[in-house]
Amino acid sequence: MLDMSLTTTQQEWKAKVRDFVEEYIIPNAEEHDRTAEFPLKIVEEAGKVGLLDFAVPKEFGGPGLDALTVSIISEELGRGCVAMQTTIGGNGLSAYPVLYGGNEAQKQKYFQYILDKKITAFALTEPGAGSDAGAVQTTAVLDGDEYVLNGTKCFCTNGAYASVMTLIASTDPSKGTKGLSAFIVEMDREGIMVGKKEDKMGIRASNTVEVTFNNVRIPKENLVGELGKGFKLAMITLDSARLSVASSALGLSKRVLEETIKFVKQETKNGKPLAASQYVQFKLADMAMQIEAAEGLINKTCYLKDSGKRYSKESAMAKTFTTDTAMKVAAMAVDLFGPYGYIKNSVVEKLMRDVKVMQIYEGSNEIQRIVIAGNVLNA
Ligand code: COS
Repeated sequence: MLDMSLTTTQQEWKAKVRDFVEEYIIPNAEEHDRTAEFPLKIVEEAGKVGLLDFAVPKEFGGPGLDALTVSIISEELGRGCVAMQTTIGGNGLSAYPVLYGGNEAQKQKYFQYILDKKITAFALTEPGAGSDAGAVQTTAVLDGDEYVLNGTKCFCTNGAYASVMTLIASTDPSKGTKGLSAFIVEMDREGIMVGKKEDKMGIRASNTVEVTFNNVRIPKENLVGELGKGFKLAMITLDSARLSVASSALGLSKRVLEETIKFVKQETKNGKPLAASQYVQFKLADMAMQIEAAEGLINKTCYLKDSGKRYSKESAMAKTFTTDTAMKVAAMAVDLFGPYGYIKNSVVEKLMRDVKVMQIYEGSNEIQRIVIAGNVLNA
């Protein structure tokens, strides 16, 4: 029989993150959402309990976690506040190109930033290269022993707070996706300008900015992996990141259900709790059923990743199904709460705003369907 129980280590991580979320994230989420202020102090606390370096392997001094443990961490953070999960998850997103494509020296150096509790970022998206990630216009031109970077990245998570980032730039514009390469860029280099900060509908406490590179010189040793392999590295990175988005959306969905159950048990209609109504029970059943199915997809994807198998299709499926589920579940909760779900300070109002971006970022759910269909057709 399939053993679906968590290992002791996984249970310990789950309890540790749950405690952190209850102590630091949930009590402050409403204020950070209202002010759209980056929760630097909470991020620092997250660093102290080892949440910023979850993606660093054991041989480089990190915890060396398996996919399911990372998924549990993302789920618990997403249950607390997706803005915080996005921020903390940004350190994994930025580390993956180095993890999958970097050499020993690059790994030592990059992971040390993360072990030193620094915030990091990943820069792929540009004004003309969102869904069409291969259309990156930022250039990296070799000049002696240095690459010179020019271009603008947008919607960059953690951009204003990052000490270092991984970046995808074109080293040969004539070759399309095969002309893209990955680089490590230290953010204190001359010519880097952090621009407009986005004022968002949801995940308001996460930092989303434009970053411009104006003749930024980096040593040629900062090229990650082979020249021209940047697009593949970005896609492999996104396979991992999409799984984290799915897990975070699962955590949010479970929180919505938790809050709804509390509400329908407390609220009464005609002298009876709302929970006694069969209509309400049918809604709760639909929510619970879809959440359970989403969790099954996520667990299968983690299993494939941990087995060293390709999981692009499954991570696209998990991301799409779970974020679509989270949106449906949040909308159902707002319906059940009625006016109490629509006003500010209502917990489900924030959750519904936060969830929308998850259907959009890390590749919109339409892009995921392209990935899924491509895999199904070529299986
Ligand atoms: N793992 C490994 N290699 C992959 C891959 C993956 N998950 N996905 C694609 N590749 C490879 C392909 O095999 C192909 O290699 P060859 O040229 O050697 O055959 C190459 O990459 C190009 O792939 P493809 O032709 O599918 O690229 P497209 O330009 O058609 O783009 C999509 C594919 C649309 C899927 C891609 O642009 C995408 O994911 N866009 C969304 C970007 C995104 O998620 N952004 C989020 C923000 S990042 S913070």
